[in-house]
Amino acid sequence: MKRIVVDPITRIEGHLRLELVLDDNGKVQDALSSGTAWRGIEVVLKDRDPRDAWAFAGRICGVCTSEHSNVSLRAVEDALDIEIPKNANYIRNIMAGAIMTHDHLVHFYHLHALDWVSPVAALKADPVAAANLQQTILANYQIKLDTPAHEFDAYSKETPAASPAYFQEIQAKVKEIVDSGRLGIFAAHWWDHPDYELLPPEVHLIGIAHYLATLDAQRDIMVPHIVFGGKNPHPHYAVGGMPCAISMNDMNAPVNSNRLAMVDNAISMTRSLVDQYYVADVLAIAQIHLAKGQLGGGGLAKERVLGYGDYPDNTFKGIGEFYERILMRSNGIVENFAAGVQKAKFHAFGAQDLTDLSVITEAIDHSWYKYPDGSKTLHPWQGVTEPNYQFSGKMSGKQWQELDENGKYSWLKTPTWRGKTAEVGPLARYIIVYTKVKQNIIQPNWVETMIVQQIEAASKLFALPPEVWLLTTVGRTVARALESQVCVALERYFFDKLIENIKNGDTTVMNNEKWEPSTWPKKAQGVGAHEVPRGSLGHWVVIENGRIKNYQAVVPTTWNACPRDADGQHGAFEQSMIDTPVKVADKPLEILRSIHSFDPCLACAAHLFDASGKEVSMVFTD
Ligand code: NFE
Ligand code: MG
Repeated sequence: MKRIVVDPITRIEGHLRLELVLDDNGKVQDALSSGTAWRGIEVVLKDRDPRDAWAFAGRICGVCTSEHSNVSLRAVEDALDIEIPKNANYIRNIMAGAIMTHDHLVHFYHLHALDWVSPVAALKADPVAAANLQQTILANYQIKLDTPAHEFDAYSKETPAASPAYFQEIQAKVKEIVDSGRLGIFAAHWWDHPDYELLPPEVHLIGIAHYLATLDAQRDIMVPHIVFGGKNPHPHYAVGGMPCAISMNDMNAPVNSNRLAMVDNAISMTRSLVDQYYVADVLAIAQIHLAKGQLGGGGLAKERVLGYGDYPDNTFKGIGEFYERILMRSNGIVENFAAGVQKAKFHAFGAQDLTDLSVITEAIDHSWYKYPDGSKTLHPWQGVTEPNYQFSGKMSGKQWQELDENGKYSWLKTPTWRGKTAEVGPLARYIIVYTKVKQNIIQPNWVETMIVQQIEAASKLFALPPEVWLLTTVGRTVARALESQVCVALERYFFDKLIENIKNGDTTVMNNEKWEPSTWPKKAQGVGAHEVPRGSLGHWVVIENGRIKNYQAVVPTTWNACPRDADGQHGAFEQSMIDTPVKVADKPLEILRSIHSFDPCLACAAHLFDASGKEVSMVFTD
């Protein structure tokens, strides 16, 4: 038995500590996931004007910034019964598609790729062979889809050249970095880990080349946020619609024909990056790993996944009609997908579940919080965020040595659905849509047809059934890449709808009918649901006398990275580690890879602010 601590986990957002208990064969027996920093917004939001909530909520995170604003608007608009104009809904959806794709692409290349490819291994590659392999990958790893709604030409300027000279130049640049001994952005990795040898050197070189190329290109993906929201991160929004006036002919208007052309180009360029770099590279890496038997890390997804669904087609009008309007119906819970899609158990999930006080609740048995006497777990409308830090475990001087899994050990709460933990994220959304279509629970629209076609094309490529390859670390990473194709298609779809609507003479972006607090009821409460890069996001707001009385966010990484509950049920991070064999105990690359496959964001997950500070800072003192 051996206990391993990894703290901090790098190449994530925020502060995460992992503790693993390995048995004598190197298999993880127990695992602990702890959010170690305390920040926050929920308390900051109290007593504020609900029309300002989106601006504060957006600051929960600098990565999925725009999503917290968007879902906050949904919660407030639900509470105040506001229907937004069509154009505002299209624009919000274009922005949501853009940040999903940006987030997924940056996650793969800049936070996750070095778990698969190594700059040191890339030095052994033959640039000519790399160029040939790149052409083969582009020819063989495209997923052919026949869904008409997303068809458009690739932006030719961005098509990768993939010539021997290109790879030679990249290799020389990497060699210079490696020879200098200062690995810089590539430092602190275990390049001698045996898993890197699973891939040929040319795949390493292609991966590293695209790591560098996308560092630059990622900026352009976010052009829609600049045009419609004025800036990125933290673009501007407004309760009731969007604050960006549209005038096709006025070149000083925030949105005009020139700026819409920039959005058009950005969407096409994003599509090229996703198809020609991201999806192709991920499928190529995944195929080799799966063929070599890397089937671990499925974790909680094997037992239970959860989703809220998203992308209202025409307008948004509160949670009441949300589920009749959305295009991506990944709302629901699927249990036991490991038994195959026909044997999996589907549970419906709709507006009533988000407002029923017993369905989604948060427990704090192992979290550094206090609830009022007698409360074990609370619905977000009744949620309380009162800190209660008490160290439990072994200290070495003033530093933590070991956390005690029987005590309190995280700043994250434990969200549950009907008392059960669940995994959320792209993999969850894919499993839910696939199960609903295959069990004839829904007649698929073009988005859902696309998802089913992608899963079936990848299953054919891997020569494995979906329940085998999806329920792995690789599967979680592939689902995210495939979802980027869907999100960029959604950007295109809503862009076309926006243009058509403007051409028909409708340039309305705001509904101001309920702007004045005098038009609001004395008491109101609302909920916003949103699918964001890391999974399902909900904000719950209670409004009284024109001010926010209570505000609670239940965030994807809180679902996935949470501590266990009173019954010892693990969250997805802990469960996926328990599933994973570790080849080299002091280089637990498999664990990093598995945890990175969730794209952790602890900034979102522990969204509380530091009121007292003292105890928290002690944790970090040498
Ligand atoms: Ni800070 Fe976020 C996303 C939200 S966290 S990135 O995606 O909400 O899980
Ligand atoms: Mg919360």
